[in-house]
Amino acid sequence: MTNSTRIAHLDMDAFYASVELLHYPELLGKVVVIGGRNVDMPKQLADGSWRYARLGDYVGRGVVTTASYEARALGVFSAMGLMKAAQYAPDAYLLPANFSAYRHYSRLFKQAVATISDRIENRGIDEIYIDLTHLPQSSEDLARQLQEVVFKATGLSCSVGISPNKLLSKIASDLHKPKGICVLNLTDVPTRIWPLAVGKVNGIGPKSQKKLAQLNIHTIGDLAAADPAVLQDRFGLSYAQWLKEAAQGIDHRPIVLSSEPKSISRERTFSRDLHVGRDRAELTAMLTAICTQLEQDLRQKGYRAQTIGVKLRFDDFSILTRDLTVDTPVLLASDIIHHARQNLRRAHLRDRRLRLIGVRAAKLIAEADCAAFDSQPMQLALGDFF
Ligand code: DCP
Ligand code: MG
Repeated sequence: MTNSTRIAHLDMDAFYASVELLHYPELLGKVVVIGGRNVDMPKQLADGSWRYARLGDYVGRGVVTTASYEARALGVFSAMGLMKAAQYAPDAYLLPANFSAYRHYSRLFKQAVATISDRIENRGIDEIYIDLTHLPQSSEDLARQLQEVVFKATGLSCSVGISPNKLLSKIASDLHKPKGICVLNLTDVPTRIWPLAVGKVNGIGPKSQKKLAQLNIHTIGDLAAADPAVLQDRFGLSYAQWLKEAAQGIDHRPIVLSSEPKSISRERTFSRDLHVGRDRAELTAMLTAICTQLEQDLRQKGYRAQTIGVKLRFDDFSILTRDLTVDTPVLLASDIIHHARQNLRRAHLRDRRLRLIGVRAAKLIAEADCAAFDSQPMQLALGDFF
């Protein structure tokens, strides 16, 4: 890594709560808590208005998933029991989590960031590291640009920290939330980082914080000043060394670029060779099972496929593959089966015996990019093997 390495950490502001507010804009600026169950889903009344569940009415063991900044001002935070949170904010609007919406907006903001730099490390649903080293603009300009493209794509705000490494940028993005921008250099460490609690360093969890407190080490500055031998005695050599480096704002971890899968496939080898004509029912069941699994895989990873391929291994171990690419990306098992079967028809299989069948989904398109294709989803009946 060179001296000029520049890494941004971007973290969405009150992410789940902010996505909900896109759907219920009348709650903007209100005390909103995400958590609870589906029974708490807002109900639309005959006049079109919404009736929301209130936190004070909640009874159960659920926890706060996240809270709007207005709710945080009253003392409500992630992971707090909902009934406990109700003591601070009984009138808060309670909305259950809607994960598919959060995944959708997660993809949208990451795609928007990729228009500025595609050197992205995915850290989770609402945060990423971005390598900006190769870009000419100032860090302040880039931070503003990142916020702009994310807002344009999603209507959501985020906070950005930029520094020479991941450790400092992660701390920086949290310093001026929400809508924060914070650019830090190593020379800023004594003034900006040392006054912060040790827990602000990603990697110093509650257990280590407790042990450090026993050594009277509370701030990152305390850690920087601590005797290395005492730390080593308490934490062992490698963690103690890491603690000392972290306190100086040193971090050599490179960005780990997130790779997109090229294809997803499933295959099955049969316990005995199957005859295409005589064992038709068994082959059909097998093909259906494989394509159903493939649909699940695609859903889980958030893709649809424009290419469906089949792979067959015959009793003589020879292999045959056939691919078909279509205009409209597919997701449903019934559509995958339909295209797989078209491939099989082109393979002239009568009287052949099979040892293995596989189906491959390729030319994957992220779900968020599929909206453009969503005019009329194809509905096809499940039928025979081919
Ligand atoms: N989350 C969760 N359980 C937690 C913490 C968070 O399910 N204990 C979810 C809800 C958050 C999302 O992850 O919206 C992102 O977590 P953050 O810590 O980034 O919190 P927010 O984005 O909500 O707020 P902030 O503005 O502080 O980043
Ligand atoms: Mg966040």
